[in-house]
Amino acid sequence: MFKQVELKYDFNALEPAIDELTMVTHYTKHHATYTNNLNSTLEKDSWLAGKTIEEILAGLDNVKDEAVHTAVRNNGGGFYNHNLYFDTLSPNGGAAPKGALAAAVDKAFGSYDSLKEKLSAAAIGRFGSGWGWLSTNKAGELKISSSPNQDNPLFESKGEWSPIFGIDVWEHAYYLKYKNVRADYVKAIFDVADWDRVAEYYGQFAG
Ligand code: MN3
Repeated sequence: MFKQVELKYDFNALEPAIDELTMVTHYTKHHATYTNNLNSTLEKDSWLAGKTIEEILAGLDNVKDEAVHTAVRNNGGGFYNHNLYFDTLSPNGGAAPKGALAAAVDKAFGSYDSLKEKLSAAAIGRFGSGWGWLSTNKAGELKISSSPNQDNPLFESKGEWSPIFGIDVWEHAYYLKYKNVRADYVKAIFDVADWDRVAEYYGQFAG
């Protein structure tokens, strides 16, 4: 059984970047539903048993039944993506990356400002619902991309690339506060981005 990541902050702690009602709805409704739906799908294919969510998303081609494949793609993606999202935001965030992650950012993008610009463009430019991503491979190289719906680089690259930070640009992530102005939400996300936590995800996959 998969469990939602535990929040290390209160629902109102990310204000003004993310309002309390959006946080409550996003975590206790949307993320909880993806998680419950994933868990109820696990028994439908024996290949899924005992695997980590990373193994499942990277190896999803092993699930041959189309309906089960789609259910795990959408709900497993939703479970994983939101765990990463909520776990890499913090009321104490907003500072620039440090250490090995900062060096990788400079190498890939030239500067943290350039990373913000490119990741923002990917997130804002994603048509419809989806995500903007910062990802690493095992060599520690970074790249920016975007995905539709609840897809992510782990699924898309079959495990070659792993997201380490994601911006949820489904309307449920911002519409209550920002209405149609996705760009203002994306700008505000960087005020609560926890690059120390992102660096831990970076070290786990690339290290
Ligand atoms: Mn969401």
